[in-house]
Amino acid sequence: MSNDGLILPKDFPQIQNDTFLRAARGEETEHVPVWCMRQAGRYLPEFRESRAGKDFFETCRSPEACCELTLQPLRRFPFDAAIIFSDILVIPQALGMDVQMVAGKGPTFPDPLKEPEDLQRLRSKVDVDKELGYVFKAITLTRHRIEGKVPLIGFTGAPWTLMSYMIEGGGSNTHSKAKRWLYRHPEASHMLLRMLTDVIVEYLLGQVAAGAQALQVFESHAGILGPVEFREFSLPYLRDIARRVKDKLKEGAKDIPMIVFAKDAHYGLEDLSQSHYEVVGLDWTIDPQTARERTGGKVSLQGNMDPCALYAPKEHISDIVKKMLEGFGTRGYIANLGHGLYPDMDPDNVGAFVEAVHQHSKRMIKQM
Ligand code: 1CP
Repeated sequence: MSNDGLILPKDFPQIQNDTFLRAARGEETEHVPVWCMRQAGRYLPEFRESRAGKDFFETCRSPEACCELTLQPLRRFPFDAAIIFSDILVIPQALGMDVQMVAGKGPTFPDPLKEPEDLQRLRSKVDVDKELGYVFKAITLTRHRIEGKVPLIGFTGAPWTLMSYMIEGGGSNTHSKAKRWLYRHPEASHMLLRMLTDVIVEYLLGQVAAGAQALQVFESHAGILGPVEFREFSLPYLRDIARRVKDKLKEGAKDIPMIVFAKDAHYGLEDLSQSHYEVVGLDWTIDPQTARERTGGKVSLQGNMDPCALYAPKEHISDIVKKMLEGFGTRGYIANLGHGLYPDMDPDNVGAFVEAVHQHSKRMIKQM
């Protein structure tokens, strides 16, 4: 890095489009804000070019590279928010685990946790500034370079999702190794989840101090848990994270919207809507009206078009978006996909999605 040491988290440019932040708080907006999970990703040719031949986690450790990748989708599409380019697996790395990105395979832990004794291999006290300061630098740099166009979202993986990667050693269909811990070693599981929660709280606070204007917590592996396990091994930690982050931010008179995305966890929607998060993210397997009823107007909602709908012709995408907007309503709503974009998606169709959200919602709000 050349001179990022001189770039400080202050004197950020004035925000021009705060639609996303207002929608997160349930306030009135002129249009429904929209962004996409994995909007900085391999579906963009410029992303593939920037990343070509470079190690994934090396890229994550370069604030300049993260800033560039975060800004790329904003140059193409009028998204209402940016999400910092990074990965959820930087936390297991901060705890001392080796994680590599293997081409064609995804994230891989050469030496995953096997038994509770292995917890001793993890750092008991993580110096978040030292281990993850590169993410904070990337956020500060990006917040300056984004020039106030849209808010910048920081993020983390949730404890259960990170625990499952640390035990599985990578992606998995069954997550049976990690679930084995829940049934066989519940106390060690809680110990690991608590360790992760402590690091996550510090990590999110560091992101806000660096300039993040909203925070999303990804519980991507919620759906592999049943309702009972979700209530024991996921929900308490999700709540603890939001409560502790909010309490600390209040001391500095900061009000940062928090989003929880617990993929495939319908059974948890009522609980999630009462967990100190302003926004609940939804996958595509629930219809908008049901989600509104189940969350009882307590939170804003984010989601949830099936990412695969982006394979449809543009006119069809527009119809799907219209129905989605009618289902959620235009207040307290942030349009997004129900999960991330896939690498083979056509950037033009992503543009059509964004445009459809803006056009239909502007018309609907004017007619109100
Ligand atoms: O070389 C590459 O480009 C690899 C693809 C890739 C990308 C673009 C990975 C590997 N991570 C990322 C960036 C990333 N990861 C972002 C960037 C910002 C944006 O969204 O635009 C974010 C928010 C993440 C978060 C993340 N990483 C999640 C949570 C969201 C989700 O998808 O559920 C998860 C589960 C991961 C792990 C991960 N990292 C990468 C892959 C392929 C995976 C999934 C592996 C698996 O479980 O099979």
